[in-house]
Amino acid sequence: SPAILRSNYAPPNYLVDTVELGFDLDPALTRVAARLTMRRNPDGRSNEIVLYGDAVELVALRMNGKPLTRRAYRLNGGELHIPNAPDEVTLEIETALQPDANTSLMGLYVSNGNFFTQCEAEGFRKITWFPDRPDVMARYTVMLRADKRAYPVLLSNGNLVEEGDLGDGRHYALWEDPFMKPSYLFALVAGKLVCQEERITQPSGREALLQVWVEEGNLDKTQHAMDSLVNSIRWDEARFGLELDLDRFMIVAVGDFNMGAMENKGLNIFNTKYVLANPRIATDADYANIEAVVGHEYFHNWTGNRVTCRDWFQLSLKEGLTVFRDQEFSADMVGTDSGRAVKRIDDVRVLRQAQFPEDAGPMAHPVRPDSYVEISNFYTVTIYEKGSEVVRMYQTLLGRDGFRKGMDLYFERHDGQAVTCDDFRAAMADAGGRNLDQFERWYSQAGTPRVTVATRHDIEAGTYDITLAQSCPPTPGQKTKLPFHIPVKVGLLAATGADLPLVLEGEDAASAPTTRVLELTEASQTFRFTGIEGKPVPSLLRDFSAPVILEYDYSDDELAFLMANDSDPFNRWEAGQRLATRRLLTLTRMVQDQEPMRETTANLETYTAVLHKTLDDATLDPSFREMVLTLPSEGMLAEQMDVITPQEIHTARQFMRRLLARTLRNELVQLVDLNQTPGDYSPDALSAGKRGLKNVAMLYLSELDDTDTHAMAQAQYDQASNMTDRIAALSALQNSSAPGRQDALERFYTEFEDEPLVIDKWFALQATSPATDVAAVRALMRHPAFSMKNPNRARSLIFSFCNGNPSRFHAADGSGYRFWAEQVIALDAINPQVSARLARTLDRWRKYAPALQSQMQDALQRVAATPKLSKDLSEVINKSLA
Ligand code: HT7
Ligand code: ZN
Repeated sequence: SPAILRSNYAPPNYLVDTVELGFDLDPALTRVAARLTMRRNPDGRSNEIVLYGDAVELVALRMNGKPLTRRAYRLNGGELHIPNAPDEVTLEIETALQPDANTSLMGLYVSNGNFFTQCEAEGFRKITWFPDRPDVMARYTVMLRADKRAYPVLLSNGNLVEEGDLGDGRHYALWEDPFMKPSYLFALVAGKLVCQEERITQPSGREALLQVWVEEGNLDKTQHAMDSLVNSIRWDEARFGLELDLDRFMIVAVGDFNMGAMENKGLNIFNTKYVLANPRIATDADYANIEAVVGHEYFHNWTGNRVTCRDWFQLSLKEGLTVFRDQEFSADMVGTDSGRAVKRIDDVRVLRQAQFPEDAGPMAHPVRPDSYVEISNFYTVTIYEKGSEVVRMYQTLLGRDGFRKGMDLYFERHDGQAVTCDDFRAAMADAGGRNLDQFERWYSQAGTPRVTVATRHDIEAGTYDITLAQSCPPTPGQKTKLPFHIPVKVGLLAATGADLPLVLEGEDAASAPTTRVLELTEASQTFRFTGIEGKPVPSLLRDFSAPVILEYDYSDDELAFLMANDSDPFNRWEAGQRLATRRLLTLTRMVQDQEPMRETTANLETYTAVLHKTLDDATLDPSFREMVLTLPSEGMLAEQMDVITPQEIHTARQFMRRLLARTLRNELVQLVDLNQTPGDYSPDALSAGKRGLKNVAMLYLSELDDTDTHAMAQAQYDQASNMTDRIAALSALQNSSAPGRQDALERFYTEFEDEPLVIDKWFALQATSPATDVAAVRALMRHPAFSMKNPNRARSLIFSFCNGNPSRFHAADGSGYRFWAEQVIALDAINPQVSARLARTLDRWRKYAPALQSQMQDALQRVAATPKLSKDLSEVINKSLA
């Protein structure tokens, strides 16, 4: 398939004013009648109408009341061209579709007997022929007709204007959306559903009805989603002055879904995983994810829906901005400083573990890509997470108030429009009175910049120089890079551990701040601080102020000092991670060289001494202490190596875990005792933090694999009153040779057999256990509860194994890779988006040790040689092999 180029953008020839849709819903054969009023776009290039369609049968086509003969239009693949059209046009289009045969979960499909749609990015064209592009915005009226017994609830965007019976057991509902929207925000839902509802009044006095729709058996799991929705609405009013603009806002949960959720105007559709929660089935992490995703989709109502994207190359305009907003929302919901830092650490971990590798691999692309073959492949961590970091840098450069002014100006200029990343940047620059021309490179250049730091203290002059140098490695299609505009937040610590006032040469010393943002715009720049008597320790890139890799030659002692004293909690954590990474990479090298691992307690002393101190510091949130106690993941360590050897990393990390468990044993036992959360379960940050700290301690102790630690895990498993404690105990048991291990696993299954989201956890727990090899995964695939058709289930077993069990997946005999190829091929026939995601697992094959590399290449080639691959999958495979 040919690539679509950003440089080929042309405005649409015709605009659509109104869309009337009539659906006769039937799982085997649904009929859709569309009536579009269109007019010539003064900015268009010609009088040719272009419509898109995908796997949808065209039954009838009329223009201005007359059937169009086969000679009056041209059909080529997915495009329908009507040349020489009049200036004003009414098109009537009838199509026929088979929702129950639609396993791609794009367009109109059936899940557990109910109808759902997913139209972003290009799913609307699976419903009817349409100018399915985001810069065509129209007003929609939707008539739904269906059997009343099977589909008592009929929902679409906007307001319900009429409903009634049709006779012969069918009924109808008529919905009208008062807002102009692009087709990708269209949605309908029909089926047997029930809802929890709540009414709210907004500051303007406007009232709104909020609903969370689920299957009947799940009505006891909607409260947290509803609370999260109310909190999101309040937060957007308070932080950005943005109100809900609708009379009715609905969230609907569906068990079969390709992604997390979808922000359809007024009718958000969610993966059940991001809606359903109660203490029995959901963990603290699930509660936090639900809050974040409900927030994310709600925030899209302004950033995405009111102001949308001109074309799909601008995807990060809405996604990066909305991720930034949901991250800030979650941080504000925690409140405490170290709690906010934990949220930041979590987000940065995702960035480093998933986005940095993407930026360094064959699928690397700029935040605003230049080309794509299949747009679904570009819902990436670069668009979302790096995009969010780019938005965050505006706030770092302009300050919170400046950023808010930029947002206000953005809405003032562009409400109701489909715009570009440049428009957003212009609003920020104009509101802040700053030139942000160079900042554009964050959108156009791929790759993770490296910032190397050198320092020089002149005792006599009392000056301290920080020299920052930047570079960025080549990425596909971009050999050389120009310097970025990088905000580097820094502090300087005196020997006492206190922050020094930061006075740049030539500045007035009065009221100097202790953290400041250095703006690196050249390849290399030196910043000179004055009045620095003793040699300070620099705290660099505080709060991770830019998505870069920062290199500075700290000594172990300096890192331990920062870990104990830095006023920036992010860098406190970071210093600990740097220390641990050093030791872990040394150990990995020993394993590679087949030397015995000589790490001793004495070697580790600098690290464990500060660990002790941090763990005992009751002023720090428990969740922060949990982060400090957690070693860098195997994936993070892999990123630091030139040649990745997954087995050796695993061996080294396990060795270190055991060593720490032995060294800190008493302390860990105490943490377990002191952080119990008796009484009713609450998902608040403090309680969740306590459980997190306690459970990370218990998991360390399980490495000791002795009767005491077995008993501890078993007792927690038997007594747990919530899923967080239960699954942590189950995991500790699986990680040991405890006698109750198998029994607990079986009991867990029986107890939660009727809760699909918990059974997903049951599969994932086994898939990621170092005890589970390919043969065991194949056996689990034969379990009656396994299905390839349900994306959550496929992800819980197959993705969890391929992405979350590196020591088994990368088995030396290549069995993991052969398994991967089989599953990618099998999934592609069912759901191309899911297969293309799984395909990404091997895209960095060139980074691995030669023996693994060649087997990975074989697996990739085997997929490449398979006939009839989807566009989605072939794009990923071709780029991986290129
Ligand atoms: N904007 C939503 C994207 C999405 C999606 C894209 C492709 C295929 C299926 C999809 N489901 C949802 C998600 C979001 O960022 O909010
Ligand atoms: Zn989004």
